[in-house]
Amino acid sequence: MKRLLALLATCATGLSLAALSTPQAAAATGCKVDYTITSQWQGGFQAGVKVTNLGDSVTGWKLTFDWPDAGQKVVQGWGATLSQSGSTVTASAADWNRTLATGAAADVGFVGSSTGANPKPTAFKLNGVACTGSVEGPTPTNPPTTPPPTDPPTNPPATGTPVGINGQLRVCGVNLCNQYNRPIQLRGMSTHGLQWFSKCYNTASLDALAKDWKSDLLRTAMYVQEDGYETDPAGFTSKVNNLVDMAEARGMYAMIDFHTLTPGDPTHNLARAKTFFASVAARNADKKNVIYEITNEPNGVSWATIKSYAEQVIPVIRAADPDAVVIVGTRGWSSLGVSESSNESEIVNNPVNATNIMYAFHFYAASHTDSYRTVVNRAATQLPLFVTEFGTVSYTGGGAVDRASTTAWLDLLDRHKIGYANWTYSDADEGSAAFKPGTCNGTDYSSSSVLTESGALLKSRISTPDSFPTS
Ligand code: IDC
Repeated sequence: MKRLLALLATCATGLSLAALSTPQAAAATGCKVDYTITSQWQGGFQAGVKVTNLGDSVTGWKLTFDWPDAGQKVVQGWGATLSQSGSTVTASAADWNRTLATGAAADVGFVGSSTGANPKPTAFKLNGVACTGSVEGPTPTNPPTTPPPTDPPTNPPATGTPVGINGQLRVCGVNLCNQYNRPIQLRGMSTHGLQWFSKCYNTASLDALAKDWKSDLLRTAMYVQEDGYETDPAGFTSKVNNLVDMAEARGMYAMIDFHTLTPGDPTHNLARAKTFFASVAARNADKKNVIYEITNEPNGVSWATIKSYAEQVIPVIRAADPDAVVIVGTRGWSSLGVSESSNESEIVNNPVNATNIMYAFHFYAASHTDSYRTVVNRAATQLPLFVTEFGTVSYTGGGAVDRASTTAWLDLLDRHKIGYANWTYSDADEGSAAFKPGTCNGTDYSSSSVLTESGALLKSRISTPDSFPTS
């Protein structure tokens, strides 16, 4: 025993001496930074920082930098968790890039707002150590008004389901990005109210949606009022969870829509939203196919009220499911404020204080035309947008299909890679429904004879091949 203790003592001494004589592990001892403004516009810009670790491997790194201009602010970031205090920005490693080996680089990007020019940041530090490498990157001399489309270099079309190819999604700048950090557009359909049309969502209809329509997503419209969630929270929660599973089994994304409509103030349903989202987020946390839409169409309330609602509901979701994308409805029936005489600037100037979120925009093609498209075309360069609901008809959900306006809208959304879900994948007796009345009493969801004019138009748009990048 004595000999063993002596041996241990020697080892311990040897270890502590070795520790004293070798450099500290886990400290960043050098770094290099490349800062690039990728696009800029009146009042904002998008930029990227590539930080290369020139020191020892670090885990759980933090990059900090200072804005020279007090008007500059990070609005939304990706590749790290970004926060700003005064003029200092801190980017903390995300889960997937926590370890930065010697010589390895991490890419952090963000959309910023600014009041004037966009001077480059200064005082870059990695874990407190100044990055003395280059901070220069090319800045466009003529700022484009719209960011250039980021089409991938021609990859062969990816095979597999939308979720199989794209995996866990995250928001990157103004886009939705896949597991390869490349922008993608999801195209799909919304259910009608689950309290009325549950019979339309079954094995045959979801097979048709995935296989014939080649839909990327199913939005599950769970009304809160009008005989919806408030009448049977457990029952509606389980209806939604079943649809999440059915979408997952077919490789489609599921957008969980908390379909508030009347009253328009989302805070009326705040307690219900917290209960509902705590439950569905915990139950579906391990799935890659879930997107949360926390309020369908706020109306008659200020943006400040919607923002406050979002900032109370999002933490409930994050606590259970930290990495899922969350979509926030906007003022004036999710019109970015336009239908209540405002516009996107109220959001750009006062964004929801959360990362990995997008903002909803809704339109009905026969009612909302050029003036709305102008706003979306402009807002698309500043805010991550998702058209979580739109119709080919008037805002009543009925009337004739406006093919010209629908086509103009869908072309615009394609150009910006803005995802969309069409109202509705149902056989409701109204122009917006994709199926003729009575279809859901049968088993045929695939023949062209069961489609309405709206259904035929949407199927022809949604079923074209996706070009999801895989590297
Ligand atoms: C409509 C349905 C209609 C239903 C009504 C009830 O199409 O059958 O009677 O809701 O409230 C929206 C809403 C969506 C509406 C749709 C068409 O999000 O719930 O559905 N619409 O009016 N916003 C703009 C249009």
